[in-house]
Amino acid sequence: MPPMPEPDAATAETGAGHDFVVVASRLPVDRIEEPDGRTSWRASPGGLVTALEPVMREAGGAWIGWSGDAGPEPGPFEANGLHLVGMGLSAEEVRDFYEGFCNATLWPLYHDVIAPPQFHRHWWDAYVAVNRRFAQAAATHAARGATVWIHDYQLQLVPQMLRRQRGDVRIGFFNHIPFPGYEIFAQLPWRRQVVEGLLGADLLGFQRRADAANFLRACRRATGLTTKGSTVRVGGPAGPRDVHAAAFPISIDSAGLSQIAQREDVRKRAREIREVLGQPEIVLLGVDRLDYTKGILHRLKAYGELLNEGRLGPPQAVLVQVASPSRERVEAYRELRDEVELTVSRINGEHAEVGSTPVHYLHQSYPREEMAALYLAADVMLVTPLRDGMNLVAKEYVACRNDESGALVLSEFTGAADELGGAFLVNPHDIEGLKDTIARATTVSPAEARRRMRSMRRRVREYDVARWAATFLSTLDSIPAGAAPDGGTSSDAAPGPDADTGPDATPGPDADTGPDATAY
Ligand code: GDG
Repeated sequence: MPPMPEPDAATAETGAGHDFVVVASRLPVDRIEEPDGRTSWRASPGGLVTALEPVMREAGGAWIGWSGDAGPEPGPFEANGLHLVGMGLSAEEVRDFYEGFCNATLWPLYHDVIAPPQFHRHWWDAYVAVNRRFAQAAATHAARGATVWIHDYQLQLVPQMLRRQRGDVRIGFFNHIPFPGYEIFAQLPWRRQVVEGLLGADLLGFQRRADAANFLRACRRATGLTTKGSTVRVGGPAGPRDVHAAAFPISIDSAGLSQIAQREDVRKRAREIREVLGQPEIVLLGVDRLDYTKGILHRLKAYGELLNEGRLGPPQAVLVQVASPSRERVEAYRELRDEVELTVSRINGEHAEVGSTPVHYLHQSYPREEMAALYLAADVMLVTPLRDGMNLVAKEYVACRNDESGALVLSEFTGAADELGGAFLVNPHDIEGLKDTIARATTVSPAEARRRMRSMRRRVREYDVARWAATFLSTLDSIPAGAAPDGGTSSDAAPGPDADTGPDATPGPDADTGPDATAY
């Protein structure tokens, strides 16, 4: 990989540099190999790009991310009118950084060790090296005084690495997945480095207040820093500064999705789906990446037992389970796929009749319109993760239900559960409770369903992804860059005992109640 130019040199040379820079593990476009061998880029419209596109355009922003393939660095290019900077990962880095440290160490650790995390020193080394390259790219492409917004668990060291090079930029970081309790986080051999990496930011955003509280506790325990409310006081060459950690629950483009769900072609497709399913009274739906955090097996177990007990099943009720392919080179994901497919086959083998199948299992990805049609076709949406930062599927279902019908069964262990009070909340580990809740959701009266759906729709409409981004960025903007509040003491140089609790003492009030700040 060729070395990046020194940041200030690049900026001075080109007169360029962007006032707003997004740093995410992935670019908002996918590389397409054309039949003639040329490479082109196709938009991969996710929630994040929808939210940030207007800000990117207004500020002439740049988006730094990986293209998703092993190979050389694509470098800066333009696609769909956006300035993109493609990062390269070698095949070894894809293995050690992406599949290894990101998806087989951090992902299971941060999701309450549902699968055992693996700790390998050479994976950590790859994580440090890749984070350093992303930080260097951010330093190169950010204008003086720019706002840099870094995303997710793959890039937790970037805030500190960037701050060391560029004291002039304002740095925000958003964690899309949960931040675990300290007893779990403490397993990470590099816990102090990760906390210090994140503390390079001015503002750290989490999905739930509990995640922000867990992070603040990790600061006290892993680094001995003091926290006060939602701030951590850190030292540095420019003097002490406060880092803020708070909840900014992410959302979706509610209006855009609601409009898709109103289109006649989408509504027609929803009717067709119900028809090909045999016009059951009740269509249950699950939509997940095929990931062990999503509780797909728990859902299937509950549904299978409801069938065994004759409480649910075809022709009256059918389950459609979309399990989009994910991380197929990681061992735990291959095992999960085998287990899910075995379970589906068993249920269907035992309960199907010719022309009537209890579980329609789809291991595929679909266009957005087809997803909207599925949401429209479903009477009951099953969202049963064992742990999930937010879960956008729950919000998407709600956004599509323009007629206020439908019921959402939602795990307590999702960020969405903090917001969607109208859902039927469940503990997916409690299979009897899950069965009863699914049964209750299938028999809810239309009036109660409408009351529940209306309150959820209000929430999803008001707090959409644009508001999420605007709230985060205005909060970041309100923090004086590199400011050193008066009278503070730095504990970075000599980490003393935590003012609240002491590094290894009983958790203080913060740990139990969370920081005061939920940004909205
Ligand atoms: C992480 C956190 C947090 C799925 N299959 C297809 C498809 N999807 C779309 C869904 C939804 C998205 O993928 C999945 O988002 P989730 O939030 O449910 O889950 P993760 O992928 O684990 O996302 C999560 C999120 O980041 C954002 O911060 O909420 O907690 O784990 O939008 O609709 N979309 C299409 N075809 C598919 O087959 N078009």
